[in-house]
Amino acid sequence: MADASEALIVIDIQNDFCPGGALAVAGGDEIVPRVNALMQEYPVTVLTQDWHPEEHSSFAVLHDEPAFSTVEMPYGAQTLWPVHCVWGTPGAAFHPALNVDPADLILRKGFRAHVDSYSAFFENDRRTPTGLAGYLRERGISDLTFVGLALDFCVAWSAIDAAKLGFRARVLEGACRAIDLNGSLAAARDAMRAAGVTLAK
Ligand code: VGL
Ligand code: ZN
Repeated sequence: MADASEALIVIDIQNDFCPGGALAVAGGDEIVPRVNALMQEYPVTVLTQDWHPEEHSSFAVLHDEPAFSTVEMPYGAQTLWPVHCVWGTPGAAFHPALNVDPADLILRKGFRAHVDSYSAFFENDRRTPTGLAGYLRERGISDLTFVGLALDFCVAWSAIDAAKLGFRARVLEGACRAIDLNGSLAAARDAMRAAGVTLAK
């Protein structure tokens, strides 16, 4: 059993990030049994849900550019994605085998049309907070363990922000799967280590 100051943060285990989904991460569904078991061990569990309006600025079709290319947004570089996790659609729902019932909080992110939000703490402008840091601090949480999808995007950005915000941050890589776009996995690992995030199995 984890200590009272620990929380498990489960990132984006949604149908569109699992095999058959619009932005499928290889083996994304394989982590579900372990994540379900982990949720029983933590006093506080938070699930995040990537939650986009139909016309979200991270969708490649809106830019007439190929998916997985990069564009410059007012807030910086943004990877363009296939349409995914449109709010209210089956693709945005949690994987059916994920036991969402024990979760204390379901935090949605990416719901503003003009800015993406990889991190559970800040939108991609790196300034607009989601409110999660305040929630965790108010609950007396200092240590965070991250699992979920995708390791090299939303998990990494969340863990790095957590460390920058003063939380102790750990990622269980075995309970994550990666997109690995143009070396993004190696870059994410380096960035996590540099930020003081612990990488564990
Ligand atoms: C994610 C790309 C776009 C993720 C979300 O959950 O890692 N990646 N939206
Ligand atoms: Zn997204």
